[in-house]
Amino acid sequence: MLLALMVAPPASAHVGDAGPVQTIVMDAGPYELAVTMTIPPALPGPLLVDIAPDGEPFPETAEVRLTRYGSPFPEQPAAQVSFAGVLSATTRLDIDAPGDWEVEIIARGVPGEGRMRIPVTVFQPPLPPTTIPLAVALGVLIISLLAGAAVGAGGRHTRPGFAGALRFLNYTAFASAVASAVLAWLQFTPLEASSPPVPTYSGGAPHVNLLLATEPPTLTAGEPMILTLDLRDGATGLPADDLSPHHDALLHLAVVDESGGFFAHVHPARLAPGLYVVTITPDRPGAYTAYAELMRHGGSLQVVAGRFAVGGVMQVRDDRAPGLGVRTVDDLTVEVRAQPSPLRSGQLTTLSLIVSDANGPVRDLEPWLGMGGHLMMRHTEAALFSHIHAAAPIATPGSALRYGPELRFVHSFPRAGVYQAWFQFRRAGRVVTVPVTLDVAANPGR
Ligand SMILES: [Cu+2]
Repeated sequence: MLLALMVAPPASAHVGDAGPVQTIVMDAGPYELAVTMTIPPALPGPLLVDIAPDGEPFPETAEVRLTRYGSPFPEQPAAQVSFAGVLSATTRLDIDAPGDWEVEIIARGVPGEGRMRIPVTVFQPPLPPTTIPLAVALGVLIISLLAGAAVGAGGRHTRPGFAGALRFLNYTAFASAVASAVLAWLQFTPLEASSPPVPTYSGGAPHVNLLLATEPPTLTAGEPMILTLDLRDGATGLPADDLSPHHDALLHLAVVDESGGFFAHVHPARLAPGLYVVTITPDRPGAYTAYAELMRHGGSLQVVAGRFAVGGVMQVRDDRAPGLGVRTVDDLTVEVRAQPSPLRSGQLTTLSLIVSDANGPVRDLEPWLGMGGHLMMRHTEAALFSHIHAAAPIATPGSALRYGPELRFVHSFPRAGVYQAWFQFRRAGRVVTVPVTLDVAANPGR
C-alpha cells in the first residue's frame, strides 16, 4: 500500500497526443530520419530519442541537443551518435520538469549537414483522486496500531476504560486497514489512459495560412531549391506551432507540377516555431503546387496549398502516366485495377494495386508512415486533392507487419475528369511511387 503511494503517475507527451511513444519522420537536409521519442514514465526521467535513417543517403553521425521550448540550444550537444553498422541509434536526454521542450538533431555525412527541431511536451498528470484518502487511511491505521500497542502494553486490562479504548482502537485499525486496501486497489486500477489537455477552441482550432518561399527566389529546372513553409494561425497571425503528428509526421508535403510528371512526397524539417524547410529538385519548368497536409492539436486534418514557378528548359520526357493496367516500375510489375470499371464519378470505387517481381507475387511490402500504402490524387482542373490510405492494418513503430501482393484503396471521385494519382509503398527500405492517370466518366445518375 505504501508502494502505491510511491508510484508516480505517468508523464505523457504532446508530440505526443498519440501516446508516450511517437515516431516522427522528417527530412533533415539530405537525410530522411525516423525519430522515435519515448516520453519518460515519471519525472525526472530520460526522454529516449531513437534516430533511424529511413533511406538513402545515410548520415554518418548525429548530434542531439535538448532545450526548454523557446530557449537557445546549448553549445555542447547532449549526445553524439554514430550510425556505423547500426540501423538506428538511441540517446537518453534527462528531463527534469514537465512542460514544453525541443530536441535538435543535426545529422552529418558525405552529402552534408541537415538539421531538425522537434517540439516535445511532457505532462505530469495530477495525482490519482484516491491518493490523498489512501494516505489518510494509512495514517489512521498506523496511529491506531501504535496507540493500541501503547494502551495494551501500558494499561491494565481489568479497567473498563482501558478495555473500551482498546476495543475502539482495534475497530479503528480494522476499518482503516479495509479502507486502505480498497483505496490501494483503486490506486492501481487505471481509470483511463492519461492524455494531455486538448485546447478548447469554439468551433475547432483555427485554420492555418501557408506562406511559401523559395531559395533561390528564381528557380531553374534541374537545380536543387529550398522550399520554406511559414505556417500562421488563421486567427492571430502568430506562428502555428501546435502540429500533432499524424501518419508518423508533423507535416506531409506533396509537390506536383502542372503536368503531373513531377511528384515529391516529403516531410519538411521543423527549424523554428511554425517554420518548416525541405530541399527538392524540380526536374522540369512550369507551375508547381505544394500541398501541405497537417493537423493542429485539438483540430482535424487540413490541406493548405501554395504555388511557385520554375524556369529553365525541359530536361525530361513528359509522358502522361499510364492508366489502369500493367506497368513496370523499377524491378516490379504493378497492375492497377478498378472495381467497378470503367471509373465513374459519385460511386464508391476500389482501386487495387497488385505487386509482383521476377519471383512472383510480392508479400514483403513494409509499412511506410505507419501504413501499407498511400495514394495521393488530384483533379487536373478542379481544386481536388485527396490522400487515401490502403485498407490494411496500421503498423506501430518497429512493427514486423508486411503487406502485399494486393493493396486496396477505396474512394468516391467527387466529379468527372482526369485525375493524376500516385500510389506509394515501401519495399526493402525504398519507397516506390507508381504514377497513374485515371479517367473518370460522368455518372448519369448524379
Ligand atoms: Cu507523408
